[in-house]
Amino acid sequence: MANLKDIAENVICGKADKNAAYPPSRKGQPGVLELVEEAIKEGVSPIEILNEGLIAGMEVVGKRFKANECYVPEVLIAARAMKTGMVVLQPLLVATGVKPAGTFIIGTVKGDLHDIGKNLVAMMLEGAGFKIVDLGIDVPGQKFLEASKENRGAIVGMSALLTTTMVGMKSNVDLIRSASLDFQVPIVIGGAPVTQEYADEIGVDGYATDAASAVDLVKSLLKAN
Ligand code: B1M
Repeated sequence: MANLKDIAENVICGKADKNAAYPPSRKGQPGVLELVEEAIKEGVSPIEILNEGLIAGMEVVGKRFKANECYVPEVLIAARAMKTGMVVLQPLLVATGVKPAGTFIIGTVKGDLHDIGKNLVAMMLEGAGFKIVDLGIDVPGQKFLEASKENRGAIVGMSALLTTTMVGMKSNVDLIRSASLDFQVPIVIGGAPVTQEYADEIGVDGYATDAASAVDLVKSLLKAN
């Protein structure tokens, strides 16, 4: 009998599938992929597998990351395991008409090529059930605006790692705010040089210090809008 707690446990420890070498203590044992497949075969609903298996696991990882009980590599490994399960689950979720928690557009701002933190934020939000529109790195303001128009109701996230590129966030925000869209575009920012003070100064809706806090922030903005 498929156990959703086992799926969550395997996400937490990063065991993607039975051939995965990590973690060595689970060598040869089924991973997220096999457990998700088993649950599907047994008729467990895709949404239950998503919420009580994959998302529940990523939530634990997020809390541990926030509390410095685990670090970037563990989060990336857990996110990879979660994605392995999503490959089989995604088409079923689409077929059953399950809607994502919301849409999150994310990119690293123009002139900036750093993407490790941005990817982490994207993965954690995907783990929390969001549809991710990843614009990549070196993203000009116009691209954030176009993506907002194409994804009505989405929250926009901008990442910057350089003090020189962080300042470009202001013109991106001004561009989106002056576009006279007939709907609100909540904007959140983050990245090593970014501060709450800077976020207040450029008038965005939120700032998060790390990927787990970004999930809490985006969820709270979704509730407020
Ligand atoms: Co560069 N780099 N780098 N770099 N790099 C830094 C940022 C730097 C602090 C190193 C240093 O000098 N000590 C420095 C910036 C100095 C400054 O501006 N004050 C620097 C520099 C100067 C440069 C170059 C200019 C170097 C050169 O070529 N002379 C150059 C710039 C290239 C460019 O972007 N145009 C450059 C290049 C590179 C590499 C390509 C070699 C590589 C990037 C590889 C990649 O990303 N694919 C690289 C790296 C790896 C770093 C360091 C070492 C690590 C960054 C990182 O990935 N951290 C970095 C020094 C450091 O931070 N120790 C450095 C791990 C990551 C998980 O953390 O990105 O902070 P972080 O993300 C966190 C939070 O900030 C937050 O959540 C994440 C997870 O908790 N967060 C968000 C991030 N985005 C968010 C968005 C949100 C919310 C939260 O909402 C939307």
